[in-house]
Amino acid sequence: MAKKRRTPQEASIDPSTQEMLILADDLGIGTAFSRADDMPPCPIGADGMCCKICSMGPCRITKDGQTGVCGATIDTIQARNLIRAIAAGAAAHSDHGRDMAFTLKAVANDETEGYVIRDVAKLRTLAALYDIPIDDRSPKEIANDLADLYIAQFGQQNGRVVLTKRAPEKRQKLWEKQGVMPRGVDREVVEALHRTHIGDDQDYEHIMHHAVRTAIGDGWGGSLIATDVSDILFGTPAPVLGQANLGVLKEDYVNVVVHGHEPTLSEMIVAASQTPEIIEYAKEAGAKGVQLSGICCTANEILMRQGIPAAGNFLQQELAILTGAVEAMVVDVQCIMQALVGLADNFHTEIITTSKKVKIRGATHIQFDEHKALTIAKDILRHAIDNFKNRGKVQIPDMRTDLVPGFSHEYINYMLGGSYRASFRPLNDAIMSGRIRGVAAIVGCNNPRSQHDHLHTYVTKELLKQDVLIVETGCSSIACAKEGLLLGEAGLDRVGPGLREICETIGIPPVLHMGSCVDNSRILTVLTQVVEEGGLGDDIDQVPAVGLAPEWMSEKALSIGTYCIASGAYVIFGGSSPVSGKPTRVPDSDLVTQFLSKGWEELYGGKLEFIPDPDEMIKATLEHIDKKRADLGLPEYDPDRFGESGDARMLELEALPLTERKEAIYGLPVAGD
Ligand code: SF4
Ligand code: MSK
Repeated sequence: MAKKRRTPQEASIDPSTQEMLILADDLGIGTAFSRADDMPPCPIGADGMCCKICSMGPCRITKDGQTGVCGATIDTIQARNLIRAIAAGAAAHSDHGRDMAFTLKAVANDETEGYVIRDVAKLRTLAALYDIPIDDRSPKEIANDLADLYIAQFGQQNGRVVLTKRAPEKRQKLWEKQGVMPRGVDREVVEALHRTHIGDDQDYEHIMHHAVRTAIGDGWGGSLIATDVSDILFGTPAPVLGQANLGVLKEDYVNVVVHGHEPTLSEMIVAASQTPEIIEYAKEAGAKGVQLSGICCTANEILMRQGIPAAGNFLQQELAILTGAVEAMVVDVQCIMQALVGLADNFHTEIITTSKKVKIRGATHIQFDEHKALTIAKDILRHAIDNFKNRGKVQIPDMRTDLVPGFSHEYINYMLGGSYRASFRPLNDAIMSGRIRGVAAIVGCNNPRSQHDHLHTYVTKELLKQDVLIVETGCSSIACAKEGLLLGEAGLDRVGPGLREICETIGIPPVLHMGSCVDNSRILTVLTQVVEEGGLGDDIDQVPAVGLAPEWMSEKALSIGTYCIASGAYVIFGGSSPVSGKPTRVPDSDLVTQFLSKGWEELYGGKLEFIPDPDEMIKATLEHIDKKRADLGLPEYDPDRFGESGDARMLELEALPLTERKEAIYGLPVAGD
């Protein structure tokens, strides 16, 4: 029997989402929310107790001592399922990185249309890091060599992925010692698939060992390449004003929503939408212009560089179409629901696929090609504008929130120290003094199995009260943006006094938006720079920091989690564990679960735990941060110690008569003036 459907309020905390779910119900249209209600997850598969690697199965291990037809045990099956998911996630990120590297190569050789090298300084810095000559060379010559080096990392067979040298030195040595230094990005993914074929690797620890190697090839390889090249081509993000939520769609404009992950096409659509010919074409069609917005990580890419608004996160992709105001949804790769096409049939919206790798039956395919990027982007926009006349009834929720995204690690470094002494010193000092208790990276997806946006925003808000500085990426950052947590002073009334002082002094929001899924690599870079700055240990596992993916759903999230653990971080996933199945009641028989936690902690200093309850998640985060503080010999966190020197205190002081004000500041009676 179908499970009872949740009310819109139970399904999401976001009022614009609730409004669209009511509309969907009125129109009798299904969404991911209702489909999740109608289809409870398979309990055997969800817990990793099903193997379908060969056709002697599928085998379901649900009883004490049971094995698969081949004799595979539950721990082998769970480890195999998990590494396959990690390999798929690593492949998705890394293939994105590969495409970016090929685009860089094409730009360097004048083969593209519309692209330029925007961040020459970053190009030169990175090239120098890999001993690529930069003196007396043009940016294109340098870019050509860097592109070649990056492209080579994917197919490299031996040695080590060169970007791993950007990890702390101690960490690199640990990876060498443990034999998990990735040789080539593709090689590790292929080996993960080979090892999990019937009759191969059947020792769960050995399988998970290779999962670590595969994931490092993502975080310190493919994803890092994607971030580097995006910055070189489209500019390294710096704070910019943006907006988020469905209310960014405009009734009197042609609305084009870009959705997916790679910035190559979306950046060109941004450029094309601002050309006089496209604006004129839209006006001729009776619209005021073209309103661009994004969903998922494409949204993050153009939000943090161009201030283009985000219409929503993963679970809002269908809801954007339900507004009836979207002329075209242009998609490339990853996180695109097949349901979009059927849903769009109820409206005039055209779903346009653009990647060589992704077609959806029933969608219009306009093949993207960077060699004719601007021409294709204009074609897509004309297509959307032509569709404006077919628009029917429109209902756009009147909800949008301002935010300030764009905190690249380069910008964080600059904002902390200023242009003449860019440095992580102030951040380290703030953590060491206890003004900032620690750092939490809250990242990842939405999942309709949990209340949309609730876990992201609840955990974020509670940790802010505890003086924990938050960095965010992906759909998590859009969730918190909608709650107004990414907006400078507007979010500061909700944070602890010590953290508030730091935010006021530096002029930053308490939640720093660091970008898209591949930009979790930026978080690794920040942690490395924190270590190199000194005072917080000599490796990432000593920093009082935790990574959380409260509403995770994608295989990419598992790869991200694994490379963060391999880098030394404690990682907490919400929702359900894909390895939780335990067919025997013998204590400690959940071998894989224990290995991901205790086993990995012994080997890498980082561990993975699945904690569905948000209060438990918060408790575990704070305990870990406090333990790391104690291990470093830092003062115990004291919530009452700080908060007397920020803007709030200055306002209090300003209200005092001058003599009392001086006394309060200097602590001694001062003769009146
Ligand atoms: Fe069953 Fe073994 Fe085949 Fe998996 S590999 S489906 S456990 S027989
Ligand atoms: S888009 S992978 S739902 S974060 Fe990167 Fe969001 Fe997760 Fe997709």
